[in-house]
Amino acid sequence: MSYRLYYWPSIPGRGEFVRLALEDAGAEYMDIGRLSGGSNTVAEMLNRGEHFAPPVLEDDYESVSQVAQILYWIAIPLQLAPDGKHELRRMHQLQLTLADFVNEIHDTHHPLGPSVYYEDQTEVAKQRTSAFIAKRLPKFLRYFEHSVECNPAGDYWLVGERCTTLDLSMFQVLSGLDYALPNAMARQTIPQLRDLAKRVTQRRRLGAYLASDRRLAFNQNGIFRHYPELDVEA
Ligand SMILES: N[C@@H](CCC(=O)N[C@@H](CS)C(=O)NCC(=O)O)C(=O)O
Repeated sequence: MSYRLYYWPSIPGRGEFVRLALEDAGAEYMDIGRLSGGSNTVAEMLNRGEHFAPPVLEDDYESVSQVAQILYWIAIPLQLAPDGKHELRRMHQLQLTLADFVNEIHDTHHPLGPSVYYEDQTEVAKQRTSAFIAKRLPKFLRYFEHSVECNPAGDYWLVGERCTTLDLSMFQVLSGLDYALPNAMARQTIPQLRDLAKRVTQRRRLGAYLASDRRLAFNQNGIFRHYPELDVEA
């Protein structure tokens, strides 16, 4: 099966959660946004109205948006799902919690929303990030750390006994946070999550992808942005 991914070309953003799964599995896919004229093609696809926002993934039969839903769709065919229906539901549940976390990470630098420039909301962003670093960042990370510790299949992955799309997404969130808030992240004690992220980078196909020029660097336009004035201890 060959897939088409529709996402903005210049940021890893939420498209990267889908890309990591496709790359890890060695799936055949076209990254439409990164072809010549790709931004226009993505915009035209959105204008048709079937999907509210990218990423969108399609195969020859259907077209799906919302990161968590896309990953739930492709995890089994890509062999990145846990065994068992309870484990699959738990994987999806944690992926949705990760989506909540990603939204809160985005809102640290854009608490007034994406239509106001960062420079016009910097003071509110400082307040929002300070509260995020004090309370929400440790709360989310503790929850995911605990999920690895309490995984009945062993303390390697978040759910089940093999790497899933959820673990790949967890790796991406930790990488993004290390870029955006390095000082705050240096104060977090998350040994299980650090081990999990390391194991992800050691995967054969994913490791090759991460070292390739297909992997987009974090930058100041995406979800994970580094503003030194925000990354301070309260
Ligand atoms: N909950 C959606 C969020 C999608 C989303 O916010 N996409 C961004 C790019 S990362 C976008 O282009 N949004 C346009 C908009 O919200 O108008 C998901 O997880 O896929």
